Amino acid sequence: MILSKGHASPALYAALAEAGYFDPKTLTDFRKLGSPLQGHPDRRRLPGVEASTGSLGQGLSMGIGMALARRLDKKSYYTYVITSDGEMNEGQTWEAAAMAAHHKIDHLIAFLDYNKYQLDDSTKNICDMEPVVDKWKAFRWHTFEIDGHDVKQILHAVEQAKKIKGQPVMIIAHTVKGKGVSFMEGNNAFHGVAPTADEVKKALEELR
Ligand SMILES: Cc1ncc(C[n+]2csc(CCOP(=O)(O)OP(=O)(O)O)c2C)c(N)n1
Repeated sequence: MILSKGHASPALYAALAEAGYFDPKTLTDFRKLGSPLQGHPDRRRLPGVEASTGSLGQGLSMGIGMALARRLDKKSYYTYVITSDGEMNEGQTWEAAAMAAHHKIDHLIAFLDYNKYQLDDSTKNICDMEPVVDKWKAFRWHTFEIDGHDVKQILHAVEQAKKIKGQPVMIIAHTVKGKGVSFMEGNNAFHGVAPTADEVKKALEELR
């Protein structure tokens, strides 16, 4: 599983800690100098991280390499990539999209976190890539469109994706940035800025 949008590392680290890769107490070292929990995942430093990411646009290419290796080794594993609408602005994403279809790569299941925002503005204002879904179809990817906050829909889409042979799959997940916290939803001010202690308190109350 490659977290191509590496800036979402806190979610990856929390999942890895929960899965037993390292002591959850380490999570409070996030972004500290020398910590294995860097702002962007580093596979050389943290057990369980399969790809170093953070420089956007590279994860899909890495996923293709892993999926091709599976074919050569005649293994049965699936490769998952989590990418984003901001990453659709990276040229490498589209080189990867074309290669995956050309080589009829299956066992490659990608998720597009389609929250319509990127670093400091909407994707529409920064570099509008619409129609996004049609683009993936035109690149000959099998696509599914789901509500990215509905776990049942995610699991169902993955089940369906595993049935697709000879074609890569893009699960386009409609999401809301900052979902569940009223003052964070669709608010880019929180993209790269930590909430204050007060804001954390309020956010946790709302999430609970
Ligand atoms: C190659 C590259 N260019 C620029 C950045 C700076 N950057 C960090 S996050 C981000 C926005 C990415 O958009 P998206 O992943 O859609 O953001 P999301 O709302 O999903 O967090 C940018 C441009 C980067 N990490 N890598």
